[in-house]
Amino acid sequence: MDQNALKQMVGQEAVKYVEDGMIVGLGSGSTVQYMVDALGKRVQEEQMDIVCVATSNKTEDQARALGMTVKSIDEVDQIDLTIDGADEISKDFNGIKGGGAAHLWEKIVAINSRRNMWIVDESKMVDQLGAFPLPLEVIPFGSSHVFEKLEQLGFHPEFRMRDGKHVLTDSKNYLIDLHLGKIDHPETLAKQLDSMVGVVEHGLFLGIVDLVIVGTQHGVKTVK
Ligand code: ABF
Repeated sequence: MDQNALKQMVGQEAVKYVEDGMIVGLGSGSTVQYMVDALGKRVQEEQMDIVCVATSNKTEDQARALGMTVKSIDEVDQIDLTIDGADEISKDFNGIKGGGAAHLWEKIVAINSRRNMWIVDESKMVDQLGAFPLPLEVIPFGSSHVFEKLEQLGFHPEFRMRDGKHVLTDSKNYLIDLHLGKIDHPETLAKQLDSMVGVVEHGLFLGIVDLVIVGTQHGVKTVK
């Protein structure tokens, strides 16, 4: 099966964990896109009563187009289950997220969720984080100076650009990707990035996920 087939398989499996009456966090990315489609179908067929909280405008548009009820995170007390994707998941179930430019809203939704589930195809499972460039969401004001500091730290930063323009997040911020190769001490790096003025959020998701479902050539595997 190709990667899209694995993503679809794991997206459809994830929907089985959604119960009637739940407030469900919807992540972002192509794997989640398959999950939202499957959830929309299930809600329709079973007339389920759920409320969704989206982690990006794109996911919100998709959920609404499927007739699902979407509320902002500030309209709900707590989310029962958030289902999201990831760019890398290490053996100790830490993750890198943000390849889809949505990690700030994803992290805000995740920390306000009772349970977090990641759904990935097997290519995302790695021994050590870092081969995937680590996304940072940065405020445009002063971002060139943040960039210089990241360079001086040897973090190999790169602004995320498209057609010569800055890629903007849903919060209208810039993205800088750190080409680190490997991350030996994620906790230390996370603390260092948290302390940098102008860095809004990094894509290290440490100690957050409760359940990980992987689409493999031998079927769906629940690895955590
Ligand atoms: C999202 O899922 C992002 O954090 C991450 O970049 C993306 C993974 O993308 P895909 O499912 O398209 O491989 O949560």
